[in-house]
Amino acid sequence: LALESSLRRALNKRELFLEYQPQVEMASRRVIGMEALVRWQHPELGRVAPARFIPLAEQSGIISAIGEWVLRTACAQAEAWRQAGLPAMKVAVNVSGRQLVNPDLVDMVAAVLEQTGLDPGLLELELTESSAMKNAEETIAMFRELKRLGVSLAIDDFGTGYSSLSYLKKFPLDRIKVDRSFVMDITTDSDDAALVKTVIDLAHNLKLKVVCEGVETREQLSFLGDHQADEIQGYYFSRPLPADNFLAFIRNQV
Ligand code: G
Ligand code: G
Ligand code: MN
Ligand code: NA
Repeated sequence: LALESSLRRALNKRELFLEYQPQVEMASRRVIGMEALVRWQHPELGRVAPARFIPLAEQSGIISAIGEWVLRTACAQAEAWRQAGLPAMKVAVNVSGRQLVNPDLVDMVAAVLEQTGLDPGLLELELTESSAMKNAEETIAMFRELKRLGVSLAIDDFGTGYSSLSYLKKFPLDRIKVDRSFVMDITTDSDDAALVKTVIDLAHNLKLKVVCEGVETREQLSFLGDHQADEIQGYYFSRPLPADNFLAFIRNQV
């Protein structure tokens, strides 16, 4: 409970910040986007992991304020980098299930795009499989409204939930992100290898792009290249980086 009340203050006290992890296009090996990930630097406890405070934020409802702050900060940063002359990169922002049931979400996203001036085509929202499936029909309706704004939609942590494959077709999606628990053992576990290959084929048949997360080794990268994964995210290229370090990383590759 003490953690919950300090989380309420964390936003105002500027204890939250974002890190950005590069997303690399397989074919060109270039950074074509980044995922924004929220971080909390608590004055006494130090870093508190999102796995710990995001669920807390969801239970308490603080997630709507945090989610809006994350979205605005990420969009403003992406637009600032574009204006600074960096190549156009998409920014992916995580949206929690709790935000998804808020009817104001679409208006909030529209307002943030308007205020920050970011091209909607450069924003991607990541929703987890389990949250999207919870109220599938409502979610589909909301996804359609979000698509009308021009943003892209991705299903995060794909493979860890219980989505019916027929829903994958009904959702107006652009990408799926294969969860890193499947990528981890692709070079040693033939079941995981088969699973990932099958998911990539399925996604491509539905005209979806595939991002594979958690790529840490050259062997995983080469396996995924052989099997036509479109994009890669993982420590092999970079950990999530604070904004300044991300900028240096990009400047280094250009
Ligand atoms: O680095 P990593 O520990 O950042 O992230 C752990 C988990 O926290 C991931 O599952 C990620 O989706 C989630 N997460 C990170 N940033 C955000 C955010 O801004 N909003 C939401 N809802 N989840 C986030
Ligand atoms: O939103 P999502 O659950 O996809 O969050 C991505 C999480 O995965 C973040 O916690 C991020 O720090 C973590 N991550 C990104 N790349 C790697 C990787 O190569 N290895 C591991 N172990 N974790 C990663
Ligand atoms: Mn994510
Ligand atoms: Na994920």
